[in-house]
Amino acid sequence: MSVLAYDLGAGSGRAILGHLNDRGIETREIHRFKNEPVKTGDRMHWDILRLHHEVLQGLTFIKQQGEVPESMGIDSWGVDFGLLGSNGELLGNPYHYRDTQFNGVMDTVCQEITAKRVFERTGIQFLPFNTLYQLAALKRSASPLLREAERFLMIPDLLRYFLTGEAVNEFTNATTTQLYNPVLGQWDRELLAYIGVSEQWFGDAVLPGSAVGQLRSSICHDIGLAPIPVLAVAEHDTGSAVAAVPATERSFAYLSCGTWSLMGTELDQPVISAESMELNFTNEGGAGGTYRLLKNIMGLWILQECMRQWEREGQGISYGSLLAKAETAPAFASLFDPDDALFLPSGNMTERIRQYCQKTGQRVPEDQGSIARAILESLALKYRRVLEWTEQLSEKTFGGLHMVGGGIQNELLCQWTANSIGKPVWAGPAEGSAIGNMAVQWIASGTFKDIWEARRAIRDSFPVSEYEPQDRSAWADAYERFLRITVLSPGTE
Ligand code: LFR
Repeated sequence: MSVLAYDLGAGSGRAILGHLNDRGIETREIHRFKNEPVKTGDRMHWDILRLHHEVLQGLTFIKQQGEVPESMGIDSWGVDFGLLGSNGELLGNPYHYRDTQFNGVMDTVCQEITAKRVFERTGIQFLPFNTLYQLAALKRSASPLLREAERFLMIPDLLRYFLTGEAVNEFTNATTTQLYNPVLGQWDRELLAYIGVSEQWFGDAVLPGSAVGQLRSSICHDIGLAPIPVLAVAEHDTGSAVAAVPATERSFAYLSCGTWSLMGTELDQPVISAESMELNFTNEGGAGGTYRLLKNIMGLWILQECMRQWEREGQGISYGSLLAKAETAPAFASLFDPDDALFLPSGNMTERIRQYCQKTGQRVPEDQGSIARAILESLALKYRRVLEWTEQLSEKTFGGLHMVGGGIQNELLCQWTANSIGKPVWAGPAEGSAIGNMAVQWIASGTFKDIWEARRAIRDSFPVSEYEPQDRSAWADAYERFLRITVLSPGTE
């Protein structure tokens, strides 16, 4: 009963083999690799052929270890895509959603078609890098890509296409584009027509768990593998992560914590209302007919960027040492809104944090510990705000917060999150996306009845650490200040 899950994040990817037996789910990492964007001139790309190579590398290790998975699936970050030409080959190298060519396009599109109309048709939050605005930007710059394109595939669709030769769009990732209409259950014709791309590029979106091909015979031949069925899983990594939340209650709050922090709750229907639009919440499609009412929070990206900058400047520091310094730095000295547009692009992050603090009349953090502390406290405070909004929109009250994803290895962040929200945090599993990817494969094979049976098995198989809130009054005071400061800052929300 083993299945193979590829989970690709913005910084790294992994192939994990999952095995189900009487003791529960056991996982083994088969391959881990970097995912490093490449800049050429002003453009920022994903190194898609390297990623395909790493996927094949994982299959080679599977073969070497004598494993025979029953199926495999790939999930990755959302919104980005590749276009195929008439000969079925990839046109160009997919752009990275942080590429600056997409700047400003969202505002123009939203003025022209109106933000209200876009939201009513998609239920998706306004993020400047959504596929809708990426395609509109390419149209505006008369990109030759659009003249030649015949097929549109999201990143996991594309990697799956390289493996199987079948071009198929998957539902959860399709919803991240802001071009998919969840009410009609199809790509939104009006939005496609507005940006001027052909409906023919898009195939019907298949649901997670659908069989969508098997490994090409040439790959099986080269590696020496028997054909492995390839499934569409919840191919948006956040969809897979939430499928793996080991919740016991139907109504629960989660925080998927990695490069991004995604916070919200799971529902049966999208909430497309004036209020959800005003708070800029999204309704992304999930596994098992669910929707995620959630909000993107800038997440550990800010810390990762600072670490990359220190590395470049010859002041590299390990994660562990940085967190130790953060813990002893002065508390609540410099707070900022992590979702200020200032923090979205890559490069020179420490300077931008200082700029924000200076502008808002706060202590300007200089040393590494103070900067890391400012980031983690600001994130924890923002989590409280977004959790309150989630409760307001869903008309529910949550007894605590489930945290999943690699970010939970940062115990300081888990503890401060519990302190900030004043409720317990249940952290685990760390490999949420890969495990949710497997869960969908096991549901497809009938091994699990549904997502709830899968969640029960996940709960019984992986440790969950509990963090009880501490220092309530200091955090409550800091929250009041945080709200005042973040209102002061332009560009917020
Ligand atoms: C998380 C994630 C988010 C999406 C962002 C960009 O990895 O998939 O859900 O908003 O990346 O694609």
